[in-house]
This record gives sequence, C-alpha cells and structure tokens, in this order.
Amino acid sequence: MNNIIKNYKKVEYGQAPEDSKEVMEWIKKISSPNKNYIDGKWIKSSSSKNIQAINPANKKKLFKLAVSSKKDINLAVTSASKAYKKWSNITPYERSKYLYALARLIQKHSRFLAVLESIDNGKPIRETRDIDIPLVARHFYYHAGWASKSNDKLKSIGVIGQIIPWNFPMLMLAWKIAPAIACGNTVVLKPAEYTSLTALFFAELCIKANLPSGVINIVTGDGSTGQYITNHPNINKIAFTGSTDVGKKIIETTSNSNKKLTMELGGKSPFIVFEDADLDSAVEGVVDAIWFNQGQVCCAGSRLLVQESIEKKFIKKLKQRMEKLRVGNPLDKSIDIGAIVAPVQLQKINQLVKKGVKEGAKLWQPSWSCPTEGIFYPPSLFTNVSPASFIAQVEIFGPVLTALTFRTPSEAVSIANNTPYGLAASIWSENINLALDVAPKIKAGVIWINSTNLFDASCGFGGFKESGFGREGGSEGIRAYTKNILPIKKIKRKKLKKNRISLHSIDRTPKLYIGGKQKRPDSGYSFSQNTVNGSFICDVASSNRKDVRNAVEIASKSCTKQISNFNRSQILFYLAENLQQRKDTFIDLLTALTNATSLEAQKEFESSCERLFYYASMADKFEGQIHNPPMRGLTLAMKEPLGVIASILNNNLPLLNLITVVGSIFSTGNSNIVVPGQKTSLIATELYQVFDTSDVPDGYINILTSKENALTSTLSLHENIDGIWYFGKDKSAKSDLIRNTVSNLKRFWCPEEQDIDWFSKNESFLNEFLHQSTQIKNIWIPYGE
Ligand code: TAP
Repeated sequence: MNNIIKNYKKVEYGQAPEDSKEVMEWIKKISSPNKNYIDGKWIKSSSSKNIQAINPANKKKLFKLAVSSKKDINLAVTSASKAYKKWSNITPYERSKYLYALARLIQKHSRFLAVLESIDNGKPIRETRDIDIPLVARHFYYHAGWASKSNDKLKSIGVIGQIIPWNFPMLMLAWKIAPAIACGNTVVLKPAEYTSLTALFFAELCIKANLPSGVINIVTGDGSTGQYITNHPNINKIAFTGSTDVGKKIIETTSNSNKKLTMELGGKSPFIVFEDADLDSAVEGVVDAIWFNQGQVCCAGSRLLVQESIEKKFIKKLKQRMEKLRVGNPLDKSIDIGAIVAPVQLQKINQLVKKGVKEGAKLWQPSWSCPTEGIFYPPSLFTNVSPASFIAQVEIFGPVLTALTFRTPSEAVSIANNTPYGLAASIWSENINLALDVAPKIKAGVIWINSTNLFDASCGFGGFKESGFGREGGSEGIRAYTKNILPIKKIKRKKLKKNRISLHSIDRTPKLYIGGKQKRPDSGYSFSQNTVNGSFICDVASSNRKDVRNAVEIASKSCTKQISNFNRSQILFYLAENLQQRKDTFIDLLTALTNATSLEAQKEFESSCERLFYYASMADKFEGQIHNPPMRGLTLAMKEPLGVIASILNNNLPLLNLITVVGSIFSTGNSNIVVPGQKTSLIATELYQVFDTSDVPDGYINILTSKENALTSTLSLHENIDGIWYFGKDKSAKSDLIRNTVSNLKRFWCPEEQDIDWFSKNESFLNEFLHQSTQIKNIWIPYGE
C-alpha cells in the first residue's frame, strides 16, 4: 500500500467486537448471486457479468452481485409501471400503513442492518447502529405520516429511477424510497456496486411487509446499469445522489426527455471557527465533520477555516485530539474511524494527498499506524494551504482536512464561497449575532450553527450551485416527488382582418434595456416588427453575446444589494399602478401584434395588472418554514433567491406572460434578464418607461430583444446566470439549453406543457413561479434544552 503514513509505535487497546455471526450466515444463504428484486420476487439477471463485493476491513470476499442488463431494467420498469396504476390510486391511509410496516421491520432488524452495513461498507458499528439505521427507520415513519397527511392533494409523478452512492447505502435508499412511495410513485432503485447488501436485505423486508408487487424494484449493477435507468423512456423522474461529474452526465443524457430530476451531488464544505467559539466543542465538531464515516460524506466539513488569531491554539488542540482517534475494525464498538470502502477509493485519496504535498501544503498525521490487513487511511490534516489550491477546491472524499485561515467575517464568507460547490457549512461562534449574520451570506443548502452533520427526515437536505438541486426530507422533499401540472388552454382566435389597426409606423428603433437604461445593441443590427397582418411597424434592436455579457454583469451586481421584501412589494404595486396609466397604448399594441380583439386585449391587460398585484402581495408572504427535528434545535427553512434568472418567452399572451415572469422573479428578490417573443418584442420595449417611473432599482429588470432562440445558447452557457426558464416551443433548442446548463449547474425550468393558460388564477400555478425562482437553505440553530 502506498500510503503516506508514518510508522510509529502501535498503541494497544482492548477490543469490543460486535457479533456478526447471524449476518455472515445470511450472506452465505443468499450467495446464489445474480438476482434482482423485481415485481415482488427474486428474478435471475439475464446478464452473466458479476461484481465481487468485499469486506473492506479485511478484503475478504462477501458476495457476487449481478451487473444488471438492459433487459433486467426493462423488466423492472415494466413491473413498476404496472404497479403504479394501483399504488397511485390506493388511499393515502393504505399507503401509509405499508410505510409504517417497513419502519417497524427496519427497527426490528436494526442491529442486523447495522452489522451488515458495517461489514459491507466499512463504517464503524457505532455510526451504523446509532446514526444510519435509526435515521432510516425515522424516514419511513416520517413519510408514513406524509402519505396519510396528504389525502389526495399530492399528484404523483409515475415511475422513479433512483441511483444512490456507496457512502450511506441504507440511509440513501431510505431518503429516496420513503418519500417516493409515500407520494404514490413506484421505484426502480440501483444501489452502488460496492454496497448493495443492505438494499438486498431491505427487499426481504418488503416481502415481509407484503408490499404490493412492483412498487419497489431493486436492481444491482454498476454505472452501465445506471445508464440503462437514466435512458429508459418509461421512467418519469431520475433521483440521483452521487458525484457532480456523473450528475452532469445524467442531465445531458436526459435533456431531450421530459424527465424530472433531482441531483444531490458533491461538496467541499467549509467549517468556520471564529475566535470567540468554544474551541473544545469546535474540535469535537471537526471530528464529526470530517472523520465521521471516514470523511466519505458529501457534506463533510473538509475545509477548516480558522480565524487567524486562534489558529495556533486550535490546530494544537486538534492534533492532540487526532492523536487519540482510533482507526480499525468497523465492528469494534470503540472504533472512531473504520475502513475505506474500496481499494480504488484509497488509491484516489493517496493520489490527492500526494498532490497536496507537491503543491507545498504541510501534511500532519497522528503518530500511530493503521491496521494493514484492510483498507484504512489515517485522519490527516493539511496546513499551509492556499484557498485556490487543488486540495482546497477538490472533493477528496476521505478523512483529509485542509485548514485555511481568515482575518475578518467577510473574508471568511468569501473563502467559504470560493468553490463551485454549495452543499453545507458549519459556523462556530458564541456570538449569535455573528453566526446569524454569516449564515445568509454563505452559498450553501444546509448551514449548521455550532453543530455539524445533523440530519433528520423533517428537514430538507440538498445543495446550491454544483452541489445540485432538489431537496430530500421535509415538505421540500415531498415537492420533489410530486408534480404541479400547469394549466393549459389553447387560445383559438380567428385570424381577423385588422384593417382597423390604429398603430402608426413608429419612427424609431427601440433599444435594449440594461441596468435601468436604454442601450443601443452592440451589433447595430435590428429586426422588423410587423402587425399581425404583416404591415411594418418599426425595427427592434437585435442583441448579441456582448449585450448578454453587459446585462449579466449588471444583473449580478444588482441582486447582491438586497432590497427588503416590503420594498419589493411596494415597487410591484407601483408598477401595476403605472401600467394602468398606459392602458390604451398596450391595448393598441396587443391588437396590432397578436390576433386579439380589443376586448381580448383588454382582458390580457387587466389580468397583467392583477398579476402584478398578486406578486406584490406575495413578496412578503411566500415565506420559509421552521422545522422541528427531534433533537435539540430548530431548522429554519429559508427561501432564498437564485440570483440572476434569464427567461426566454414566446408570443402567446405576450404582456401577461412577461409580467408573470418578471413579477414573480422580482418578487422573490432575483434579478431578471428577459428575452421576449420575437414577434411581440414591442410589448416589452414599451414597458421601459413603466419600469423607469416605478422605482425599479437599476439592473433588476433587463430586456434583451432578439430573433427567436438567437440568445438561448449564450444565456444557457453563461457562468453567472443562476437559473434559466424556457417557454419556447423548439424542442431541440430546449434540449440544447438543458445540456448547456451543466456549465455551472444552473437551475433550469422548461415546462413540458405547451399552450400554458396564462390567465389561470390557480394559486398552485402562480406559486410555481415563486418556487422555481427560490432555493431552500436549511439553517440548524441551537434552541431549547
Ligand atoms: P458516483 O460515482 O457518481 O456514483 C453514484 C451512483 O451512480 C452509483 O450507483 C454509480 O454506480 C452510479 N453511476 C455511475 N456512473 C453512472 C452513469 N454514467 N449513469 C448513471 N449512474 C451512474 O458517486 P460515488 O463515488 O458512488 O459517491 C460519491 C459521490 O457522491 C461524492 O461526490 C459525494 O459527494 C456524493 N454524494 C452526495 C450526497 C448528497 S445528498 N449530496 C450524498 C452522498 C454522496 P456504481 O457505483 O455502481 O458504479
């Protein structure tokens, strides 16, 4: 083994091994490999390819599992589709009874599951017994409650393909399966190739619980099996947890389907210690942050940020604590750190650590040595690390901590945010003002104050930026397994002979609207704007890449200056009032540019003013939640704006669609870059004066007129755009757009519904825009005893 481990004298401790006899007998019993759990029974895989599962603590062979084929996946999906018809239609109470039965069975077999997980994955029994498996049971209980709470309000999605990693095999299974089936979906789940055993045992529990056949299907395999799942046409959603690289591949391969996605991806989370923190508690925090599960944790606090004034003292305390940690047999109850999951993972850790040493960082490891018979790596600490260095940026996914320093809170925030990831952060300070001032500034989906690695089924978990999108747990997680179908209404309008169009040719070329000012387009080009019966009205500016760059620069700067929700609401009310003053102009324009009669144009205009009132009133009412997990503390689920959102619109009800999009995006505190439908661009340009007179802060609303789809690729590739919405009808432009979003994993929303009924006043329709323009940050705060 090519570890960078110092060979110092070995410290002897007494052993406290957990009994594994029953588990080993079960493994022997199921050792006829190649079977999947499909349609409620064990079915032999059609593939002859196997994977050998090993015990990472001693490298002994455990079990051979099938690398399932396309045929196996077809069978599993057929079984899930068949089951979906019944499962989605039984009463919520019936569903909740099955979830409850599974929770009870998990509890009943909890010690067995804990031992099995430790043997298969290498986790210390202390963790599987006290954390993983109790949380698994909690997930099924909690979601049994959701199933019965929901009555029939939740609309299930269909068949869900679920792909999970090896670091929390049983817990990830519970995070995925419990909410999915609670909402009436059926699933095909693939565990990771290194750790499939607890999933197979769970299948036995499904049989014991008499779960209807096909509701849950478990197929083993590797990345190739995962691809059959992601490519399957009859799977309606992919829920993926794993690396950012594979997550991006899945977004690309599903871009031409209407599959829904949730992506729980990697991280490089900061652990920030201020000089006034309780240092002993913070040291214990670091132990839980980076040496829990051998550091193989997506939200591991792998970047320690210590205030310069306490650096020496803190690092000294930390080294003393590291010296006392114990690495060894995961089944030993007094072990702190178990085995690394697989040889290839150890190799990866070694390579990255070597790279860190080569970069000039200083490596420190405790004086004792690791056992040599299994796959082990000692707790390791890098100091003398620069924030931009490789080891401070890349997810090592092992027990390796990189320590950096900062001087001021604002420097801590800027170092903390200086990675492409945004999964979690931990803040340590005895000053609640400081901790709660820093928390909103960190770009991450989960923040722990004076704590770390806390999880509960009632609290959403998931990332910002390249750590993915979608949440697991809490009501946020339920949203991810239900669908909100947008209302549809095809507007049938007769082609009118509009001889009576009163609009005269406009003797000017309307410009772009960037940063609150009218700007000439960089290209100097324009395109013509005609009435619906073909008469020329005027030319409209044609934007290019440089105009996009300017608009994004200014939009990004604007949204960092937070305007209060009350102010946003006032501005939207004022916008509505000022729009009212221009009624005749807009009605003329709508009748000229679309097939609307004057009465229909009037209806669209009035609806637009009403829509502004709706989003004005929601600016201070679309609020977060407080979750109440069963441990000391509360979780504030805050709805935060994405940042800069670009929207590409169509010509259907052009004033109402633009107002709905701009109003909702502004209401939630984002800045807008809007590309109106080509044929109805004049509607947008005519709004400039209304924006100017309504105190809209510069840069919050930017309008770029262009020919259809001319800006789609530039916008979707732009690294500083955080979200993109597409209402166009061009399928290939839409899938290109989705593929391009992987550049920075921007959030995308491309509704599959065509002919959206923009007139709808349905709250779930109107609020969908608010949900799509926000992401939830869960902040865990100490509270109570
Ligand atoms: P990955 O290599 O991404 O694998 C995750 C899962 O995807 C495995 O089941 C894997 O199969 C499968 N897979 C691999 N290639 C695929 C493809 N092309 N198409 C479809 N499926 C494919 O990640 P990992 O090494 O198992 O896990 C570590 C990563 O997961 C880390 O980056 C960690 O941060 C992240 N993670 C994130 C979270 C959350 S909640 N954000 C939680 C845990 C872990 P095989 O492994 O069987 O080949």
